[in-house]
Amino acid sequence: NELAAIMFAGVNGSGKTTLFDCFIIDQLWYALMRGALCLTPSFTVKSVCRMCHGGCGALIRVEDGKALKVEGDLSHPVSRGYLCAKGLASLELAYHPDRLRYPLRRVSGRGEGKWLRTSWEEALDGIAHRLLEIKECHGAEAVVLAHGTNREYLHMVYRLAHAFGTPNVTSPGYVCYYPRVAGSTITCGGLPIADYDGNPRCVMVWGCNPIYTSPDEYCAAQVLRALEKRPHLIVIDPRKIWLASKADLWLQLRPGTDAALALSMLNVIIEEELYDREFVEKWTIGFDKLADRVKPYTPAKVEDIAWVPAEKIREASRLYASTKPACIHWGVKIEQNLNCTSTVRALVSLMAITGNLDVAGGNMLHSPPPVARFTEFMLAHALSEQQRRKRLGGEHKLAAMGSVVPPMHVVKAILTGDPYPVKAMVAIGTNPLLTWPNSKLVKEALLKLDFLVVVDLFMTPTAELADYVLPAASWLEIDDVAFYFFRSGYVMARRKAIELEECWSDHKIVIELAKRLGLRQAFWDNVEEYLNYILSPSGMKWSEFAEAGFLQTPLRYKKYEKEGFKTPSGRVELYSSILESWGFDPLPSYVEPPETPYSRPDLAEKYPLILTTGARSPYFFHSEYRQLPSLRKLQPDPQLEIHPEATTALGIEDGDWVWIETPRGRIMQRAKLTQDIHPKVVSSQHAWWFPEEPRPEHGCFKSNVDVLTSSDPPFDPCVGASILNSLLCKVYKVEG
Ligand SMILES: Nc1nc2c(c(=O)[nH]1)N[C@H]1C(S)=C(S)[C@@H](COP(=O)(O)OP(=O)(O)OC[C@H]3O[C@@H](n4cnc5c(=O)[nH]c(N)nc54)[C@H](O)[C@@H]3O)O[C@H]1N2
Ligand SMILES: Nc1nc2c(c(=O)[nH]1)N[C@H]1C(S)=C(S)[C@@H](COP(=O)(O)OP(=O)(O)OC[C@H]3O[C@@H](n4cnc5c(=O)[nH]c(N)nc54)[C@H](O)[C@@H]3O)O[C@H]1N2
Ligand code: SF4
Ligand SMILES: [Mo]
Repeated sequence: NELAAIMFAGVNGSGKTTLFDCFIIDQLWYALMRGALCLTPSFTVKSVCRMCHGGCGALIRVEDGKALKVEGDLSHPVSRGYLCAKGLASLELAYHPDRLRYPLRRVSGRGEGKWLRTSWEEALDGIAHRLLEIKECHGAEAVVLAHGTNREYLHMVYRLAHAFGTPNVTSPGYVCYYPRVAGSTITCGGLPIADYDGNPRCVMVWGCNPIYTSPDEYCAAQVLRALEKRPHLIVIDPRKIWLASKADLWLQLRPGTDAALALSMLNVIIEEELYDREFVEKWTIGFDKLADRVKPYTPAKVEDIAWVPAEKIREASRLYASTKPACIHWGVKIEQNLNCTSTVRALVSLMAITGNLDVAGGNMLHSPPPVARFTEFMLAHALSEQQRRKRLGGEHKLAAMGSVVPPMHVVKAILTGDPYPVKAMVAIGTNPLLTWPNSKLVKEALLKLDFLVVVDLFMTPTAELADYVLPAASWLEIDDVAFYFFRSGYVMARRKAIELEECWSDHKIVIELAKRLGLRQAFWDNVEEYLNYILSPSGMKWSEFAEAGFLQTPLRYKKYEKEGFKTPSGRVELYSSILESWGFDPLPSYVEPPETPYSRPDLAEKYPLILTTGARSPYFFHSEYRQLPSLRKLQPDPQLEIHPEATTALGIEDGDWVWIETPRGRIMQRAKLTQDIHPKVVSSQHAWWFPEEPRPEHGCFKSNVDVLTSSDPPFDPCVGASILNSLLCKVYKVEG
């Protein structure tokens, strides 16, 4: 943990450390110092990394059409030279010998792994032909499109689906980012972003590890810069992450109890009258109802639920409410639970009643940059009402509002034909066998499809099941408007530096497929025309934007004073009129998850530990990069964090392979013994497969924690989130 402080010296200072010096020292040191390499002037392409959600300015040195080096861009306004270990491994990705380099058609049974190289012409014609055939026989809704975590082509996927006539686009959106966007949009009219550049005096990091993840709108470098000014820091995390070790207060909650804790903080702030009375009176509705709702969530009661001492709940509430300005940086873990929407709304309520919404150093509602709006771009209006009503999982109305389909509903429709059969899937940039809950069932479903297309950089375990596999370009090979749908208030130019054989950008793939599906009128002739369209509200052409590199709407605080909040009432809806109109609870609440020592004491006898999954490794991106040598060396094996107290009786030592078992199955990971986790909680990495292991499975069920997660209800009623952070498990040594 202490080594991260040394990184600052590297970033700010000498630049003398070389990659080779670093090889000899500690893993973390190595990773961080690689981020501190100095720049050497040369012919470079100025671009934006996307080895994670992206956003760090990157300079790519190119000679003779080949990229030689990727370095941090000191002139980038946000990252200012920072690149992490993944960013610096970009060329290992681009030039990896296993990259898919041309389209492939399957010529044996599904999953038997016999492929024939084919041309783009043949592949796209063949795919279009089959999709139209299935539409003709079973309706457009029998074709599902799938995309993965946020990349800047997913709006194209929606546009393609809607123009084709299917309402079914599935994605991780049901447990990732979208619930925060949607839950806060109905509450305060936008996504509130921690305003690090506005000098927060208190930062509350909630279920997020931004130093490892640079998620969504944020860059680790920006967080670290803000911390240099020594704001108060509160961390809410079951693990003592690095930020927790620096925090004034670390609340080590029981995973999955975030809603209860947030409601208890509201309770304290309201009872002790620490809220911003003027803001509440002028700019919120439903405060009294919220006050009534939070009454039972006293710190004493929530101590029993969340395992956080009552006094600490009070202290954190007081510190957050009485330090101005204060921001909340929330992460994905607040969403991966049946209390998802409640947690999001309770946290927005905290921001609102303390007067921290849309103020400098609080949580900002950024104005979008002048580019075509995502919501219109998706062409949701192109779907008939009749098609819209067929959207799978449509009962989760908050998900449906943004055209999000939880994948469990797709899996069920494929396997059971309920509510209608799904026959085909086009999966663009996602690896469902590793990232959707209940992986083995996912495989069964994909095998049952009549037709599966996968677009990826590698032959993943999911791609192995496809009829066609199409080779996508990496971020170094594309021109793109980076950060297109993030709510950071700016977009950036990602510029093409190299080309790799027959790899195409996803934008081009969608455009060319659309032409063959007879949907040319909804698309463009080529990617540059598309980019010009996206940029048209700015008055810039792609070439001008690429030169400028960055486009931002000027920051304006307290916009609500002139415009109100973008909700039906123009105020922050602590009591949600939209949820009420849909028949959902208009106020946040806490429901005990179905698989805990309290809800299932019987099960807890056999499975005594609480399992949370998917805390990110700094070296991988979900199922990606296990084949990149420099990163895999830093973390060769999947890891389960477990407290020594939990292991002594089991004879488990640090580094031992252990079985992790839930009622749904068991997987193997290496135990990492650590004091930094609660003795009754374990934290397992997600999305592990082994590219080096035999095809077609590549060991994708051996250590993949989604073998252990459930795809059964209950889900979050509004948005359909399943439970990834609060399950029961047992852990025991792998013998032999
Ligand atoms: N148990 C558990 N499960 C989880 C999570 C958890 O915390 N716990 N987290 C969930 C979350 S938040 C998310 S977002 C999902 C992520 O789920 P996915 O998005 O399915 O995860 P990735 O492994 O990133 O899969 C992306 C695939 O796209 C490929 N790819 C990379 N770049 C490109 C590109 O530019 N174009 C194309 N066509 N392909 C590309 C990669 O090679 C990879 O095979 O996982 C979810 N699953
Ligand atoms: N290196 C890397 N970066 C990534 C990704 C990656 O795979 N690797 N994935 C990207 C994606 S798609 C996403 S969504 C983001 C996610 O980025 P983050 O939001 O930072 O998410 P995680 O690392 O999954 O979890 C953050 C913290 O939540 C804690 N936690 C676990 N369970 C609970 C709980 O029940 N409550 C609370 N309060 N905390 C809990 C974990 O201990 C962990 O420290 O990262 C993005 N960036
Ligand atoms: S944090 Fe993300 S964008 Fe920045 S260098 Fe790392 S992988 Fe690239
Ligand atoms: Mo995510």
